[in-house]
Amino acid sequence: RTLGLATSDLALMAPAQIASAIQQRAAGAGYHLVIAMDSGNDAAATVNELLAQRVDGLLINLPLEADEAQQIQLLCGSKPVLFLDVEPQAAVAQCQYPNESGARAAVEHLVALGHRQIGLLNGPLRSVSARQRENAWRQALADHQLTPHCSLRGDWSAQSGYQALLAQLPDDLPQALLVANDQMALGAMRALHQYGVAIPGEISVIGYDDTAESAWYQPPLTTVRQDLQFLGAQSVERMLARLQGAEASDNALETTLVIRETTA
Ligand code: IPT
Repeated sequence: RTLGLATSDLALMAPAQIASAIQQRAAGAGYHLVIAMDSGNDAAATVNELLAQRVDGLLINLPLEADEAQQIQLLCGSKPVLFLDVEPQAAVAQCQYPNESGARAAVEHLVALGHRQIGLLNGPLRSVSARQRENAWRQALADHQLTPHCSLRGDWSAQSGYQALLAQLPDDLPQALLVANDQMALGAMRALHQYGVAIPGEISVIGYDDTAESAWYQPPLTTVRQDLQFLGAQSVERMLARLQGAEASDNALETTLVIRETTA
């Protein structure tokens, strides 16, 4: 009995930690897990790799638009497929945290601290989740009659976060920065440190994910927690329920705000 996981780059913390959780839960249920990593932005080819290995069900952690997901579903025929990073309005089975409420909670936290200039360091446009986090940031600012201070972009890696902040001059920094994932926050904090800008004294930084490392940043990172362990376990449970013909439990996943020491 075999499950397949199509995943985005495992050099990234969140997908790696999700894959680890999926593997553990699958093994616990007596399933073998086959992993195919999409490095070339070709979801169909990645899914075909799994289908060639005759997996019983497929978990898809690739950023997909609704129509792309529906095509993947067709490709898989009668096999159960579960999507972990898809446009929520897609007519496919999903298991994912809501991006809007997570990013909104981050902005509300910064506004409550008294910040009015709130910048964003976002992930790649290609990612549905990144776009949703940005929309929620804009909407939450607008609800408080605030205008976006700066909108920077990286590719989810720490290096891209570092470079994005270095491209922003030190005298043009916002009072607070929402970073769309913790890995980019790591690089951003490194650049701020290099500029001699105190965190949180001169700028507050809030991340997104709460990966296993985020409590160990210096200072420990305030972030929007997506419990990745729980996500991995839940996705396997829902897949197993479908394989066994049972009604998949549909308890919604929610992010939580974890306040540590990078916001004040
Ligand atoms: C999303 C992470 O939040 C982000 O940090 C990045 O790793 C991205 O994945 C890679 O695709 S989590 C995803 C399940 C929405």
